[in-house]
Amino acid sequence: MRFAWVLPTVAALLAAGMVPVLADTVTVTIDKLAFSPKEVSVKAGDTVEWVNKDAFAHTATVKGGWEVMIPPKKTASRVMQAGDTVEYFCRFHPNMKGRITVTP
Ligand SMILES: [Cu+2]
Repeated sequence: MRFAWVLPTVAALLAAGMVPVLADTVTVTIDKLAFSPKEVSVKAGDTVEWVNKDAFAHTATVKGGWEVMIPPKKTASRVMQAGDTVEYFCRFHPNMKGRITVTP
């Protein structure tokens, strides 16, 4: 029984909150110059993935913060950190706006 220690060890780590639960991926579709859904709520450690269906590039840009470039017909993603609750927009099309709420 070489691996008899594994289960109790994992159980102990889980109990101690040291093994993160599996993070989710939340998808935001970009189609015809709009983020959909416009507002998403994720947990810290979750990934937001943008799927760009348009034939031109977009960005998810946070003023004074991070920016994700989403090339045409491609996807791009970012892992959200605690404190990342933000309004974002597209640098090329400032009328495109979205919001991400990050809960702990
Ligand atoms: Cu754009």
